[in-house]
Amino acid sequence: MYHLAKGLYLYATSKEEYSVLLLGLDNAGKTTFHEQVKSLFLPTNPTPKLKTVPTVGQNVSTITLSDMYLKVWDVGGQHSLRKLWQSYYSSCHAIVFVIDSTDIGNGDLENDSSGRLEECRLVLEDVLQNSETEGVPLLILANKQDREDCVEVVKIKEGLVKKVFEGEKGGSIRDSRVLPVSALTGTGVREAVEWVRTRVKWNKEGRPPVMR
Ligand SMILES: Nc1nc2c(ncn2[C@@H]2O[C@H](COP(=O)(O)OP(=O)(O)OP(=O)(O)O)[C@@H](O)[C@H]2O)c(=O)[nH]1
Ligand SMILES: [Mg+2]
Repeated sequence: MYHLAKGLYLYATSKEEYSVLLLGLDNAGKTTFHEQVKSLFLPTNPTPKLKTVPTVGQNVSTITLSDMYLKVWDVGGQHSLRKLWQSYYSSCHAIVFVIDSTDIGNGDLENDSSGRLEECRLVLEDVLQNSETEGVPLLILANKQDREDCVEVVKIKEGLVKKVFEGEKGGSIRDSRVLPVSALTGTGVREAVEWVRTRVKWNKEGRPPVMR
């Protein structure tokens, strides 16, 4: 009887858990974004820590949404650390790729080679080409939109994202979106989490959640 009651209790209180992986070049704003997510969804962290240091290793948190737990994995984007990303691919349900919109020249791959646009393209293509990210929903964040020198989101869509997806290294067809955000001010962070929440659910059969 006890075991039955316990089983029913666990069934009634358990939730699906999905994992989201934050990727992007070093200095893109992943940890700042993660801090804002925590401040919005973790009652124990009401104030975001906006003085970040480059991530070596990982920062992990689990936030509770209405219908799921969302585990956020924030990993280091420095060149030497990027080879570690692939160890997270098979268990993630969504990827958020953060771009520093102030460090990609004018945002047009064909007509500008300044900034880190080309590096960004290569890194994004590498992520999409990996068979373990196949079909995983991808949210691209055009971050640092609070700065006057940022490239606007339409240019990033046309100049980078469209070209990556249309190129042969664009990987498989997947659910994707580009959103303008400012991780520093928190603008767009809630919308980003909401996008991930709906997409991991839609892709539930492709990547089933873990029950917690
Ligand atoms: N103006 C502005 N600055 C930002 C924004 N997001 C991040 N930054 C700044 O960019 C710098 C790098 O931010 P991080 O969040 O540490 O970057 P990261 O992607 O985690 O970097 P790694 O851990 O090295 O991969 C910090 O000085 C942040 O304050 C933003 O939206 N606007
Ligand atoms: Mg970081």
